[in-house]
Amino acid sequence: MKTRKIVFITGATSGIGKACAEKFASNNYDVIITGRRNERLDELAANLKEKYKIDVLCLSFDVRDLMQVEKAISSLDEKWKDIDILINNAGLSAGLNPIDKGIISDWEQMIDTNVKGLLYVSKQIMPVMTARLSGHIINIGSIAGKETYENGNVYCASKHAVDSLTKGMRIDLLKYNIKVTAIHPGAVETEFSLVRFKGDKQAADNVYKGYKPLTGADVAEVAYYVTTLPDHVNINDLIVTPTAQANTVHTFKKI
Ligand code: NDP
Ligand code: 8X3
Repeated sequence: MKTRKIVFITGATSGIGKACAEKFASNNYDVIITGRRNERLDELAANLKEKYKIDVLCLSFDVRDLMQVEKAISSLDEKWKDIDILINNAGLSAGLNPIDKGIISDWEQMIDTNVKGLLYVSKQIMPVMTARLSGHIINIGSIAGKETYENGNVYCASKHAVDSLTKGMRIDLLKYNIKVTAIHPGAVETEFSLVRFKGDKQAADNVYKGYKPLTGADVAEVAYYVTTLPDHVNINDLIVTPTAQANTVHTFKKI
């Protein structure tokens, strides 16, 4: 018998996922943290265990690799398999090119991570929830999944897919009493832009200049909030932006 609820978070080595691990751990959840960067997982696990006296399990895998996903999740023992909340957060934008100048490996990386990775992980975890007739899946989409902006093309398409998959999950999992929520953030200052601009720190820093962007902790607060509602209440869909941002094109910058 487990003593605490369990949350499984993809992409917990950085940004929103890491902040979610901290938020749920601080609220007495046991957490499964995942990502490819092992050292970061180990460091976060040690920190959370020490600070919050909860259990932490690290699983290192690439969400794009079905065999790795299956192997990692099927290795869970009875206690850890009994996952209450899945946060599908791992994702990225690679490049910001007009579609005619797009790089095929970037397209593949975004579609394989943001769409197929989310499906591979969910496929492994949904059976636990359907058998138990309870659970909550939180998909981290983006305002890029609600609007399409210049040069956003494939990233926007991948996040529109997350939006649509969230709706599909909610419908198909209704009969199992599973909550499905999408959170669509606007600008969050994480490693996202550094990844998008392939290590160009100046270009990344410029994205967040002249206004106060969201932090990973802001989004984690919202992710935790949606899990605190009564059993019969589900938040389906949320768009969360900095106060200075109205949508993907209008951000009020004081520069
Ligand atoms: P970060 O770059 O800070 O974090 C991304 C996380 O995803 C890392 O932990 C990374 O782990 C993980 N990840 C990426 N690729 C893979 C992979 N192939 N396999 C496993 N894990 C992977 O960015 P954010 O925290 O900002 O991004 C989290 C999510 O939020 C993404 O889905 C992003 O699209 C979305 N989002 C971000 C916004 C922003 O402005 N920052 C706004 C809207 C949505 P590792 O590299 O160790 O594998
Ligand atoms: C990240 C936010 O506006 O850069 O998903 O696409 S945006």
